[in-house]
Amino acid sequence: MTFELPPLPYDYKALEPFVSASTLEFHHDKHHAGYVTNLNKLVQDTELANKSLEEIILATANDSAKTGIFNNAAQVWNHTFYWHSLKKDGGDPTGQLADKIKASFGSLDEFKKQFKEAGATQFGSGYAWLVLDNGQLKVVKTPNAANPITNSQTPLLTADVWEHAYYLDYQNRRPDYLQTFLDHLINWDFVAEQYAKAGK
Ligand code: MN3
Repeated sequence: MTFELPPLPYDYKALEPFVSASTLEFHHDKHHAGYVTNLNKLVQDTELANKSLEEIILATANDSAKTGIFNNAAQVWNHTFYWHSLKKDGGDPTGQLADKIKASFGSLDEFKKQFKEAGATQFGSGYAWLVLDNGQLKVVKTPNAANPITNSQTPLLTADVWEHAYYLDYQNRRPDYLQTFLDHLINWDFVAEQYAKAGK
């Protein structure tokens, strides 16, 4: 199949002032688009051409001859998931998800602390994630394009900590970007949907 760049699920200005329209334009229209273009070129006329994105990610994750395919496929997946993770002032978690966060981390603030720490200490490029792992909520970080589905974890939320995600708005202040993400940009409805799906 030919992969297509999914449209942003909101307007370029939807996350201002926390993420600027310029950042979203470059990040979606250039970076995310570039991964889609590269992936299509790399899988064309190969045995992976008719696989789903998840199948390609899982099939190439531990194959050093296919690192380029893995990186581009995972980046396509990660960015689509990241866009949906974002909503301006998306409230706080409620219901079963709120209970699970409290049971897993002690409090929402403790979750935020761990998530910020994970994102801030990811050396170089990568992602911070909230995942479901064997029924437990965990905060994890991954380098470069890596995705928790290759560790049998179910992603519920992600923050892109590649410099292109925040440099125009926050320059080198990654912790400030992460704090703003945690306080103003999490789409908790999306997280709750992923949690409900994973429980089925
Ligand atoms: Mn990115």
